[in-house]
This record gives sequence, C-alpha cells and structure tokens, in this order.
Amino acid sequence: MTETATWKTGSAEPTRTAYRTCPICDAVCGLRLTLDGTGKVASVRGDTEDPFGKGYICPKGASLGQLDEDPDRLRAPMVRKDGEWHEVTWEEAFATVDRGLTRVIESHGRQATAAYFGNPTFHTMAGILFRGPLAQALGTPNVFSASSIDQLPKHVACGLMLGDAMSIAVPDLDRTDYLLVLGANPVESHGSLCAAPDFPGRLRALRERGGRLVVVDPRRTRTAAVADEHLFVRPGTDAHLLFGIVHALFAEDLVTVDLDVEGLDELRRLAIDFPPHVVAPVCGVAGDVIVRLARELASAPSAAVYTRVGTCTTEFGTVIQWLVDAINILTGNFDRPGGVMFTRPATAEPWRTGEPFAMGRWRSRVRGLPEALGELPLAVLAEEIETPGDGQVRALVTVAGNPVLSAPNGTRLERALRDLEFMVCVDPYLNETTRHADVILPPPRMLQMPHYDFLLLTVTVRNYARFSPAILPLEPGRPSEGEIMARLVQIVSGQGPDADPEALSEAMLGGMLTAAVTTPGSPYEGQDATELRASLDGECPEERILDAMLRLAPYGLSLAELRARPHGIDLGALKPRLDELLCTESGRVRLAPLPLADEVVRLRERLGEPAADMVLIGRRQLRSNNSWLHNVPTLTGGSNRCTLHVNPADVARLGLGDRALVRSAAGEVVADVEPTESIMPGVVSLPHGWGHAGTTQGVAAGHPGVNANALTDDTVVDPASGNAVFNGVPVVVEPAAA
Ligand SMILES: Nc1nc2c(c(=O)[nH]1)N[C@H]1C(S)=C(S)[C@@H](COP(=O)(O)OP(=O)(O)OC[C@H]3O[C@@H](n4cnc5c(=O)[nH]c(N)nc54)[C@H](O)[C@@H]3O)O[C@H]1N2
Ligand SMILES: Nc1nc2c(c(=O)[nH]1)N[C@H]1C(S)=C(S)[C@@H](COP(=O)(O)OP(=O)(O)OC[C@H]3O[C@@H](n4cnc5c(=O)[nH]c(N)nc54)[C@H](O)[C@@H]3O)O[C@H]1N2
Ligand code: SF4
Ligand SMILES: [Mo]
Repeated sequence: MTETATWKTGSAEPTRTAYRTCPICDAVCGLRLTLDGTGKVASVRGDTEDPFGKGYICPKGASLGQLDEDPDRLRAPMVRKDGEWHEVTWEEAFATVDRGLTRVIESHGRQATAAYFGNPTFHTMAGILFRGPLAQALGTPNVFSASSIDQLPKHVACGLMLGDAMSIAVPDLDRTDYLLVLGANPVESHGSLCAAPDFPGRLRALRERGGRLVVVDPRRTRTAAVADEHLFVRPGTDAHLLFGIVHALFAEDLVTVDLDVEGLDELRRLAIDFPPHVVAPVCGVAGDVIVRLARELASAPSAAVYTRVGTCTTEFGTVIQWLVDAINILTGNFDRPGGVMFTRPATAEPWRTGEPFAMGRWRSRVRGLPEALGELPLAVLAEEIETPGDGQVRALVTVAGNPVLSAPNGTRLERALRDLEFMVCVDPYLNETTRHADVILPPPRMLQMPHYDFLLLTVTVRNYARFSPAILPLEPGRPSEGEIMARLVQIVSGQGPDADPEALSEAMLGGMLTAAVTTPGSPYEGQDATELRASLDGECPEERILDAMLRLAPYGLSLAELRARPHGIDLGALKPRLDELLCTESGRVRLAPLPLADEVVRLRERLGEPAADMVLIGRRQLRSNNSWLHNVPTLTGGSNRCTLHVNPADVARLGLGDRALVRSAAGEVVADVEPTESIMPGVVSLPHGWGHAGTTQGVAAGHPGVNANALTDDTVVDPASGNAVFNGVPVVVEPAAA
C-alpha cells in the first residue's frame, strides 16, 4: 500500500512513519513523525538516523503536530466586506485580489504598492522561490522583509568587507577551542546564521573537549549559565567593547593576519581612540577583562567570535558585525577550521553573480534611507503609507509576516495599515496584522508542503542536505503555497487571476537552465536547456527547481538521491572557501571599509556621553517563536510569559509593584513585572511577538501579553544598514497605577 493510499483509508490504523525537517526555527532538526490513518499526527520525535541532528528535538518541534492541526488555522481564503470576514472560494479570492491591486496600480502607479516578506518566507520553498519574482513583478521600490528587523547589518558588513553580502561565515562550532558569544542566546533560540541542531549539546561538547565558552549579554541567559564566563554588557555598546579588543590585539602585538587584506593600518589607526580602559566605563566590561579577552582569542589554538540579534538590532549593528569578523581575521581565525568558516551548500548559489556588493541603488521616498539587498528598511513602511504625495504606498502584500508585532513602532504601523486602499496577506492566521487585510490567502498545512531549506542550509556548521516530501496530499482544488505565490505574481504583472501558474514556474526554470547552459564553466555549459528540463524530477514546480539547483551545484546531487535518503546527507566538515567567494574590487578582504568611517566618528562621540538611566532590550523564549506559536496550548505558560524582567535593585529603586508602566519616545505599555537577578541593573527586558488582540487565535487571546514594539522607535535605525533598533531603547519605568 502506498503512503497516500494508507492516508485515504481514513481509519485511525495503521500508523505510518514520515520524516520531515522541522521548519520552525533555524536549527534544521530532522524529525520522525508517526501518523494515524486519518492523517493525524500521533507522535513527533527527533530522527535519530539524521546524521546532523542525531535525534535532537526541542519542545516546539515536538508540538509540530498540534501547530499543524491548530483548529484556528484558516482553511479557506477570507475576504473582508464591510468589516465582516467571509470564507470564499479560491476563485473569488484571487478575483478580489486582482480587482484590488489592479485598481491601485492603475490609479496610482506601481510605486504605490509595497510588499513585506516575514520570517517564515525564508523557511518555505515557495516563499524563497517566489519572493524575488513577486517583488520584481510589483515593480515597486517598496520591498521590505524581516531582514531589516534582523540580520541586515551582517549582510552589509559582509558586503563591505568581502564584496558579497551573502557570504556569511559561521562559527565552526564542532571544532573550535574558544567561542565568544555576544548578543545571542542559542540555548534558547537554537542559533541563527549558524544552523546546527542541538546547539546546547554542541556547546556542552565544546567544553567537554577542553574548549572555553564566554558569553557577553546584559542578561545572564541559559547560554550564559552553561558558559565558562558571563560578562554583563551595557546594551548597545558592544562596538565599544569590540574596538577595545581590537585595540588590545594591536597594542599587545597579537595580530596574526594570514589572509590577503587591505586596511590593516587603517583599522589600527581607528582603534587608537578606543583603549580598553576608555571603553570600559561605556560598555560596563572592565578594561583588564577586555585585554584578557583579546589575549585568550589570540592564544587559543582556534577561536570564533559569534554574534546575532542582540547586537544586530542596535544602533551600531553594522559596525559590530564588521568588528566581529575583523577580530576573527586579526586572530587568524577566518576561513580556518575551528574559527569561522563558509558553508558549501548542496544547491547552486545563483546570488553569486561576481558583481561586488552595492547598496543605496535607490532610497526611500520620505526619509531617504538606502536600499540594501533590493529592499528598503521596514522602519520606513509606516511613514511611506502615511505621507501623502507621489509614490505614497496604498496597497500592501504581506507574506508570512506579522509586522504589527514585529516591526519597530508596530502601533504606528498598525494605524497606517488602516489607511491602505488594499491589502492582501498570505498567512495561515487571522492575526494582529492580517486582520487589516482585505483578503487572506492561507497556505496549506505544513505537512502538506515539501520542504527544503534553501537558505538555512547555506549557514550550517557542517555541509548537509535534507529534503522532505509533502507528508499529506493537498485537498482537491486547494492551491499549494507555490501556486498562491505564482498567482499573485501573475496578477500583479497584469495576467489576471486565471493565468496558469505552471507557466510562471516553467519560465523560472527555463531562465535558470538557459543561464546554466550559457555560463562558462557551468557543469551544463553547451548542453541543451530543453533536454535538461525534460530530465528534471519533481511533483511540483518547487521540487523541480530544487532538482535543477541540486544538479547545478558542485556536489551534483539530485532530488532522487535526496528522496532516497530521507534522513539527510552529511556532506562533511566545512572547508576553507574564501578564495572563491571574495568579490571585492581589489580581490582582498577589506578590514576597514570606508563607508563605516562616519560610524566610528559617532562611536567616538559616545565615549563622553552619559548613558540613559534605563534601557529596554528584548529576549527570546524557548517555547515560542516570534509571534506565531502562542496559540499552541503545550507551548504556553511557565517561563513562556510576557513579563518585564527587572533587576531587584531597580524594582526597589523605582518602587515597582506587580505591574509597571514603561514609556519610550514611541509609546507606552503596562507590563507584568518579573524581578530577576539575571538582568543587569539599568536594563529591562520584554520579549517581542506578544500583544495579541483582535485575532481568531483563541488560545493566544487567553494570555495576550503586551507588544514590545509599541515601545521601539521606528525613527531610530542603524544608519549603516537601516536596520531596526530593538535593544538599548531608552525608557522610563514607573509603578503602574492600580
Ligand atoms: N525559542 C525561540 N527560538 C527562536 C526564535 C524565537 O522567537 N524563539 N526566533 C528565531 C529568530 S527569527 C531568530 S533571528 C533567532 C535569534 O537568535 P538569537 O540571536 O540567539 O536571539 P535572542 O535569544 O534574542 O538573543 C539575543 C540576546 O542578546 C541579548 N542582548 C540584547 N541587547 C544586547 C546588546 O546590546 N549586547 C549584547 N551583547 N547582547 C544583547 C539579549 O539579552 C539576548 O539574550 O532565534 C530564532 N529562534
Ligand atoms: N522588539 C523586537 N522585535 C523583533 C525582534 C526582537 O528581537 N525584538 N526580532 C525580529 C526578528 S529577528 C524577526 S525574524 C522578526 C519576525 O517578524 P515577522 O516575520 O514579521 O513575524 P513572525 O511573528 O515571525 O510572523 C510570522 C507570520 O508568518 C505566518 N506563517 C507561519 N508559517 C507560515 C507559512 O508556512 N506560510 C505563510 N505564508 N505564513 C506562515 C504566521 O502566521 C505569522 O503571521 O521579528 C523581529 N522583531
Ligand atoms: S530547535 Fe528549532 S528546528 Fe529544532 S525542533 Fe526545535 S524548533 Fe524545530
Ligand atoms: Mo529573526
């Protein structure tokens, strides 16, 4: 009996087993699911035969069945008429989208449209493959994604240093002798831009083999708890700390650069103003500790400095990402085993065009912030909707995003959404953002989608590939997420709501294969694109594109091979590959990128400035993922509550009771106070993704929490990248009136 036939029997027996990469966070854990004959998930375990994950699973992965079967997920498209939601047919939904978007484009032009691609866009095959075509078809400068509220500073720093914004070096976690972690909490987040199942276990293994783990964080996190050393740092000041380390490396003659670099003397000159004892009062880490960190990094047999969201989303985000890799280079740990290294993915890397990185190819209309990676910073979306004039945004497409809860000053953005003439969302939930839409197009259940992590598998700590076919079939007439995306592309490019979505994917494949047969040095140079197309395998367009991308990559894998090995394929430890990635005009690594010089001036000015009395930072919670897991009963409660962490000394000093009023330049919230020694005095922490309101998510509504992004300020960004600032936000904290 085939798997599908088993499912169709509709009985609760027999059970069957299926394998699936967990799509929730960045850790790419392999899961083993059992399903009963009705297609209901009976159990979710870690896949012990996965060579990378080796059976690791976290509470979120274990709840995948409940998440997938959540009764509050939308099953049918929804259209809002006169403030009321109606379930409609897919034909009616697409026709409504066609009318709405066409009207805006015809009366105001394409620049009046905008698109926002949220985080899960980058966790689905359809999201990744159709995002570019949709942005292109819209033909608007107003393309936004979760990148500019997350890792954009990392891309910009890599672009400036290496000429390639997508060449992100990951810590060689399994071989390093010394790991310095700043602004990341991988024991709870499971890592990011460093994909590794069982991050906690890999950190334990580092210490067991005699390595050292040092964590720099304004909170004593669970990662800090398993470290050799934890250092409190004042939020937003890691650039000062890192410059102190750079200064010490030069001052103590510890620099051992073994790459072809330019700007070494310039970096030394820039660091002169940041001796450890001078930056110490700013960042809160003692001068002698900073010098010791420099010595330890330089003397360890191998060492890696790793940083993530905690520093990316600060006012000096890009400078910090630059200095982190500058230190990795200065200590001889860049592109070296045990240091930071580049993954070699199993699929082609079409973004590697050989063109050096450029940004600012256009600017936002109102504030003039620069484009990067083909996008504008999400921090400008609200003002682009609010501000009248030519190019005012009047229609918005969102895919897999909840910017009301995730964007800086989400409250302002929410108000702005109400003024749109048309909004369509591709999302499984009616939530804080999608409730403002005219049409919601729900993707199928996760188990109905095939899965391959095109992006996450480019930042794994071992080279690795794993494909998961769809576990359950689509209901007849139900479009896949790829088809929904393709239809949107066709609608906005004027082909109407009834165009054949296959035509688009065929055109995408054709373009890819034509490039492959005409590109010198490609494994398919000189071959026939039509024959190649005929040889491709796959049940849907996304799978056929994957097959092509696998075959075009150096390992020469195919979809058939990946299907035959459902536990995934280990492709070995990372190997040096900077030579083939480096893409600067000079062909050397730029240690002191010129565009960041103004930022160093700004850093120098901060040396003498008094710090804010109280600042806000965020935090991630183990059993949560941004805004969209709060509707799963097993993931709620316990430590997973939206509370304001306050040091007991501040609780006493400010006379706080159970609840506190937190005010910032952007807004205010009243939050439940959780006194804890784990946070440093002068800092409060509120997790984001809470503040549930006006949704059909019944469980989430029972423990709504407050929106941390009612406090974050969209007018303040990291100037070098335009990235949002979520950490180090000045706030006033007072007892809340009873
Ligand atoms: N459980 C869970 N896992 C997740 C997510 C989730 O929501 N929940 N989200 C996923 C996503 S989208 C991402 S991008 C990743 C993020 O993964 P991480 O970057 O590991 O995320 P956080 O846990 O937010 O860690 C940021 C840390 O920075 C600290 N911090 C704040 N400000 C500063 C500062 O100025 N300097 C320093 N040095 N530290 C600071 C915070 O206290 C926090 O501990 O996690 C992913 N995984
Ligand atoms: N204050 C503060 N704000 C932050 C952060 C912070 O640390 N502090 N972190 C930032 C970071 S790192 C990130 S990545 C962003 C996240 O920002 P967003 O991506 O805007 O928000 P999410 O909460 O991840 O919303 C994901 C949406 O995708 C939907 N979804 C889930 N699965 C699918 C799917 O398969 N297909 C489709 N089409 N939709 C799906 C969910 O229902 C939800 O509506 O938040 C950022 N905001
Ligand atoms: S760590 Fe991330 S990928 Fe692994 S099971 Fe948990 S949510 Fe899924
Ligand atoms: Mo993120």
